[in-house]
This record gives sequence, structure tokens and C-alpha cells, in this order.
Amino acid sequence: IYQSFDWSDYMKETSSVAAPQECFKQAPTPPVNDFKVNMKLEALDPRNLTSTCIATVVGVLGPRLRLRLDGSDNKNDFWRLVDAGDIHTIGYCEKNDGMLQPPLGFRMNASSWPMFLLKTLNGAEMAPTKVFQPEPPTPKSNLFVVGQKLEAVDKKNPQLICCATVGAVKNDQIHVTFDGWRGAFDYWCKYDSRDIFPVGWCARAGHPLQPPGQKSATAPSRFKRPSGIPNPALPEGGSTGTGNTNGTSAVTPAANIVLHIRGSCSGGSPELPPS
Ligand code: MLZ
Repeated sequence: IYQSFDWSDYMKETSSVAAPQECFKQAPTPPVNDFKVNMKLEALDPRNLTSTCIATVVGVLGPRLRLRLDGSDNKNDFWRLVDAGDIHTIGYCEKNDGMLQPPLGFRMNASSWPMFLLKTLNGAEMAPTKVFQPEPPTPKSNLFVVGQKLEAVDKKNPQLICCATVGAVKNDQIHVTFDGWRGAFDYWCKYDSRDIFPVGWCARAGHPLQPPGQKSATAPSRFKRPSGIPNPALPEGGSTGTGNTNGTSAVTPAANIVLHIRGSCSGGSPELPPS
């Protein structure tokens, strides 16, 4: 029988506490999502933040938008909150004397960009101003404390928001560690990152929350998802082909790649934020 995850039980069991709302650059009441699939807007190219591009909403999940840059492929989708500060109505860039740019990896010849832009915007459904929600204020300082619980985007599977713990705090950054998962998913981020949320945010937002993982793969867990119950966070009913009973799937080994590293490059520590 499927036992849904309960933060308050879990925090009792683990003698832990939630990071308070004041720590986060997030609205206490998650914003409404009035965007619709196929609406177009302006977004910064996540792979080249100097470029403002046209993006299309290709999915909605709670207050989040799955975006695809027009002229790009379907392998570089990214997610933004409806109250993100870096998404705008079409026309915003030009109004501020900017020029819309083709995305990195534009699938056509650069010379065809002006005509592509004309055609992609012709007859397009443009997201109206009213669906863009105001960006929440930034906390004055890093108020996080090691051990506090939170909900965090899994940057390797960015559709997922998962149970997490503050593993370390350094200056304006926190180390996000994912409960029940090996360290490969952990990351450092600024305390005002839009990828971290207070405990309870997903429930309030109507967004799925991934329960803690299974570091000990054989031990039984109340949080296992029985096979047959789809993971709502995944497209097409949640099957990834390599699915396990956790509603997730095994990590696919990366293809072999050749790294050419300069002798002068020391690489840097994965355990510390860039100074
Ligand atoms: N398919 C992946 C999902 C891992 C999600 C981890 N989130 C912290 C896997 O099973 O490895």
C-alpha cells in the first residue's frame, strides 16, 4: 500500500527541523500558474546568459514552466518559476533597446535568424503580462543552518523537486544534499537560488515532491513507490524504461569522452564552492 511522504513524520523520525521561510527567495504562498502550453515569452538563454531569446512553454507543473528556446532542439529544455525575474513578455527586450538573439546551437544558418524570428512570432500565442508574477524579495543574508531540511530541484533531473538537507554553509552559498541519495546529485548554490524551497512548498504548490531515496537499496522503505504507480513528475506516466520501484530509474552510464586538460589546470575541489 502506497504511503505518501509526510515531512512532519519524517522530520520527527530524523530529529531534524525545516529551514524557515525567511531563508528563501520564494513566495510563502506559491504563485498561480496561468501560463498555457504553446505560449511564447522572452527568456535568457541558459547556455549564454548574454542572449535574450524567444521561448515556448512546452509544459506546466505547479508554478513551474518547462521552456524550449525557439530555433533550438528539444534536448535543452529548462524550467522557470512563473515568478522568475528573468522571463518577460515578448517586446520587453526591444523596449529596453536590446536585440532578440538566436539560441546557442541555432539549428539554421545564422543568416536566416531574422526571417526565422519573423515566422516564429507570426500568429504566435504570446503570454500576456498578467500571467507573469512578481519576483519575491531576496533575503538580506544567508540565514541557512547546517542540518535544516528543504525541498530542492535535482539539477541532473530538473523536473524533480526532492527532499534535501543543508549539508554545509559557506559565505553566501549552501551545499544542498539529497536525502537517501549518493553525493553525485549534491550541489552548491547561492542562498537566494530559485531552485530551493521551504518544506511544504511542493504540497502548497500542487507540485510533486520526490521522497528520500534508498541509499541502502535492500532495506525496505515506507517511501518506495510500488511498481505500477506512475511518477507524476515524469512525462508519459512516469516510466523511464530503466525504472525501479522508487518511481525513478537507474543512472545511465555516460558515454566515453576524451578530456583534454591543460597541465596548468588543477581542476578544483568538488567539495567547496568556487571562492
Ligand atoms: N533516474 C534517476 C533519478 C534520480 C533522482 C535523484 N534525485 C536526487 C536515478 O534513479 O538515478
